[in-house]
Amino acid sequence: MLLKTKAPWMESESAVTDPALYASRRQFIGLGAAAAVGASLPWKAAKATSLADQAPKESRFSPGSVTDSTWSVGDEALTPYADVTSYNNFYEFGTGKGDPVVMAQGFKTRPWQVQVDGACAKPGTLDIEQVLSMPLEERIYRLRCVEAWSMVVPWVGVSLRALLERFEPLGSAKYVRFETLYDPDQMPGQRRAVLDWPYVEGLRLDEAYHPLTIMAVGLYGAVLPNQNGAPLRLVVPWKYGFKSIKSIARITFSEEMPKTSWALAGPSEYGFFANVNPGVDHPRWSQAKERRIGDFFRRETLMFNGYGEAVADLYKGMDLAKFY
Ligand SMILES: Nc1nc2c(c(=O)[nH]1)N[C@H]1C(S)=C(S)[C@@H](COP(=O)(O)O)O[C@H]1N2
Ligand SMILES: [Mo]
Repeated sequence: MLLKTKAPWMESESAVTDPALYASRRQFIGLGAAAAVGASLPWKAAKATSLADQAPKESRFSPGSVTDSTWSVGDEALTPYADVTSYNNFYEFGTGKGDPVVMAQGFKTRPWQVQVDGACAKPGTLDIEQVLSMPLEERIYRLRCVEAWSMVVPWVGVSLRALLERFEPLGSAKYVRFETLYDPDQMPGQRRAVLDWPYVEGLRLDEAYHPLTIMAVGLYGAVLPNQNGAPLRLVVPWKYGFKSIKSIARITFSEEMPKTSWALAGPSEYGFFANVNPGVDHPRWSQAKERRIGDFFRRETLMFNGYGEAVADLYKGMDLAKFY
């Protein structure tokens, strides 16, 4: 298997990405056994099913075009494709978890251009086709929503750093701001004042450049479904899910910390950093535990969502209760 670099937080031999196991699972599924297992134990079946088997055939990336994941989550099961794509937060398409899968079906994601501007030497536009022509990698990450539920998602994406560096950010750029498309005709949620539209998120540039941070264009080996933020959305696995902004239409390098949607909507509840932290509760609920979709019992929430060895250095000397 492809492990270019090794670090303590990476599983050296992950069964999830072992090609030999892929093959045997495929055979197993070919025999129709998976359906029977799936009916009784959906989350166990997900773990024993290879990534490519759950997404619709017609939306899958061509075989061999996506590098195997160099990140895994040990023996935690993947959340089934059906759940990842039907239990969503995407307020532009409604505030109910089941709204986006229905309301985003007709959303137009081609052609798609991202405007890139601000403190960079080469401002311009980024076409989704350019992103898709960059090296695609699978990344199996935990996704922890601030609402205390979580999933494990096999994303397909590109290095955010590689994407941003094309625009040559200036030395003075300390932050990067992301904006979702604003199009109330297509996004019925934007006709209501739920948030100050468009949805805005941001990262410090060193967070954006961290090797864990990706721009996702797919999941489960297939093109990103609309409800998950097509055609491109951010994935920052050590932060609460709301940082992972969907359907991005603009990227701006800046010297100042961007004002982000949730921090504006509830400054005492949602901070700019939004690092997953079981020790810092939301004012209205505990963050110590979470419900993994598909599980019955709650599990402990891990500091930095389990990515502490990789990212804790970014926050050295910072009071994480103050910079939440
Ligand atoms: N534009 C936009 N991006 C968004 C949201 C949103 O409402 N609008 N919700 C966020 C939240 S709260 C979460 S938990 C994740 C959910 O991603 P998923 O539906 O792919 O699981 O998307 C994030 N990105
Ligand atoms: Mo969330």
